[in-house]
Amino acid sequence: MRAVAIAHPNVALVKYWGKRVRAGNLPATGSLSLVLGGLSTETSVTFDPSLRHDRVLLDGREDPETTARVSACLDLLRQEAGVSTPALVESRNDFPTGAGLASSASGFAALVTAGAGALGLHLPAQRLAEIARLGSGSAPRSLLGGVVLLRNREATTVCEQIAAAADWPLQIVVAVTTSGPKAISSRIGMARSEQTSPFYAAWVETHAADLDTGLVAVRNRDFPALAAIAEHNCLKMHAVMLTTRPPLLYWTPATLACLHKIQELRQDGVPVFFTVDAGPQVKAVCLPGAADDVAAVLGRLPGVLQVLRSPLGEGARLRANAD
Ligand code: 2P0
Repeated sequence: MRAVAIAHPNVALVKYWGKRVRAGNLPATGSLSLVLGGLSTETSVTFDPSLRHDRVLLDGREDPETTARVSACLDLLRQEAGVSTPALVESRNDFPTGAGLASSASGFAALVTAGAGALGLHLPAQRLAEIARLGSGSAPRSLLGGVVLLRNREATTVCEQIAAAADWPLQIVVAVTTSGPKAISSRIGMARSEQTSPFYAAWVETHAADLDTGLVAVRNRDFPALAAIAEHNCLKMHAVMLTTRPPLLYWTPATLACLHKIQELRQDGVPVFFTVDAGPQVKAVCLPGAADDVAAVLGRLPGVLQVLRSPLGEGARLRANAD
């Protein structure tokens, strides 16, 4: 009745911002992402009949909102297994939590993997993705490794690996510019954008074309084409965020300094491009030979607190020795 799983956060190059229908947490758009193998979440799930209700410890702390989201996923797993036993969930991240580094994606991917493992369930990948999506719309992307495409068909989510980590060994340099959690969660922020940004409809309307362009670029291993569409899609999402009321301004001065520096590096011939999520950290995606220089240059910029390095990683999996 106990299992431990490891999962990695992911970063989308063509992004998800907004929901189609609120029930079931179905994203309004597909997305294309990279799994960050250098950052990890480890989650243990123990079904324990002596508990009166689920308990969830995230980096040692409990909060009612996280517990409710976790319980909703566990309820579906319990339903599949035909049990009602409460669970103790303990989850740890080796990177900043809730700060725009997709900790909810790796967290819910690890949760459903460990939860299914503890219950002895062997669910189809699609069912596991649907259960993970309930916790976090970006979590199904962390169930697979490498470059992952998420598409929403009717009321379901389909994930597909487009390239394994070894197929195109991209490197990601993360410039951390704040260490605390973000002020507005993605979930609240995107609901606000749907209702108030005059650009939201255009974001959704133009998204399928961005996704197709990104997909072709990955399939052709065309780095300049991927750089162009990823930066465009990222800035378009931030245009939606900035024009939300009240505005969602996730950037710090250091975020902007990183964006300018990365564009300057690329103009000088360094194969690197940026992307930024719902937080102030900048992810610089590089061809392998460029990562050392990019990390050194970003690390010297004022306001950059820390630079993390990551290759592409594997999908969520059970840890063999779950002691
Ligand atoms: C992404 N983000 O595609 C985009 C870019 C944030 C900015 O997916 O409401 O934390 O739990 O489904 O999964 C953040 O979405 O939000 C996200 P919910 P989640 O990576």
